[in-house]
This record gives sequence, C-alpha cells and structure tokens, in this order.
Amino acid sequence: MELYLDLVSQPCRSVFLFAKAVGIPFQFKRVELAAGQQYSEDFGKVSVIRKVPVMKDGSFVLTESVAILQYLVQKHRSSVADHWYPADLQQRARVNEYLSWQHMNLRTHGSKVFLLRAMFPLIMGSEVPKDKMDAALEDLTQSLDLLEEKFLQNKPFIIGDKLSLADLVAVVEIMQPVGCGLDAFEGRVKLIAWRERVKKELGEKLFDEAHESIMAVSSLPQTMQSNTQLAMLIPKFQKLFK
Ligand SMILES: N[C@@H](CCC(=O)N[C@@H](CS)C(=O)NCC(=O)O)C(=O)O
Repeated sequence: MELYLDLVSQPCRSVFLFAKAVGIPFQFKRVELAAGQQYSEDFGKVSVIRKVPVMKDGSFVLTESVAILQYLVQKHRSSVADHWYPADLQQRARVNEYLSWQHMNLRTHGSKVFLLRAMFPLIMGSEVPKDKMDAALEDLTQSLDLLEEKFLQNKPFIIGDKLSLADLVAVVEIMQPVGCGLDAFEGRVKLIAWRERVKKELGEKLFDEAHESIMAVSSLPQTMQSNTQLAMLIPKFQKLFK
C-alpha cells in the first residue's frame, strides 16, 4: 500500500498516525505541498482532486482521510483493536458523529487560524486584518468549547474509556494552530489532559514524529517563496478571506 502524504497536513497526520500505531505497513510517498507537488503531472495521475492524503492499495485509489481511515480499519479488522472504530452500533455512531462534525467546525476553524497566521502575510503581502483574525479566533474558540462540552465531556476519550479515530482526527487539527505559535490548548485543563492521554496511547515518539514538520512550520514560507505557488494562492486567499 502507498500513502501520499505531507505531514504538514492534518488529515495526512491522522492517516499516518493510525497506520503506524496499528502497524499497517505502507510506502510513504511524500507530496510536498509547499513546493506545489500536488499540481505535478505525476500526482495528477494519482488524484485529480490534487489534495493529500491519498491511499493506493494495489490499483485501488482512495482520497479523503476519513474514508481512508475507515477503509484501513475494515481491511485490517482482524488485527486492529475494536476501540479504534467500535463494532457496537452506538459507539461507532459516536465516532461517526465526531468525524462528520469536525469537517466544518474544528478542522475549518483551526485551518483558518493557521492559514492567517502562517501564510496570509506572505501570500497577500500585508498584515492580517484584525477583524479577520478576531473572527477566526472566535470560531476556533467555539469549536474547542464544543469539543470539550459536547464530545469529550468528563470522559478520558471521546467515546469513553478508550482512544478512537475521533480523538486522533481531533488532536491533529488542534496541533495546526499550535504549530504556528498559537497554543490552542492554553487554559484548557481538560483538553491538555486529554491530549496527553492521546499522546501516551499513540506513543510520544510517534506523536512527535508526526508533528515534527508542523512544529517547524516557520520554514514553510521560505520553501514557498522559491516557487510559483504563491501567485496561484492569491485568488484562493482572496476568496477565503473576503
Ligand atoms: N477532506 C480532505 C481534505 C484534504 C485536504 O484539504 N488536503 C490539503 C492539505 S490539509 C491539501 O492537500 N491541499 C492542497 C491544495 O489545496 O493545494 C481529507 O480529509 O482528506
């Protein structure tokens, strides 16, 4: 199996962490987003969506991190522990509930803060307008509040006593703003304790390996400045932050 990944990307990290944590062997095919490799002819043959992650299992090509995670759980169900994606109807529904919610909430909001802080000045050639940053931070705060109050509550993990795909997909998103210097965990005792439990379950070494590139994200702009991707991103940013 091949996984096309760039670990700067949150959904790539969740797929990477899961495959590594449960011991699914794969070939790591790096697609360096900052260098615009998603627009290369070769990658276009793998996925017309031109986004990572992508999984290639023989001739079967799958995009979308959540679909990839679910595919891997099902393909390797004899060796993957049940808690990752429980067979129990309601427990699985809880995981699915989080996976459905996060796309338009924690993922969108954490990504916006990341894009504004780490990339906006470089791409747009100006400081981030205060109203845009304030609005993005307000949305992120709301998502984090909901993660705590609705999904985590007072449980060790989102579905209860055990780690699941939901925790994995959540933690990688919160690490995105952290990577660009905004400690989204600050003052959130419950979330900090949960992050430490998730880290421990995954293995600290693996967690840190997966987050190494995002924690060194200050090197992204330099990579981008040296290619033509910057100009291509201007209309995208104008649309996203109009
Ligand atoms: N919903 C997709 C999102 C994939 C996605 O947005 N990937 C981003 C990196 S986080 C990407 O490849 N962006 C490249 C681009 O837009 O040019 C998933 O969960 O896999």
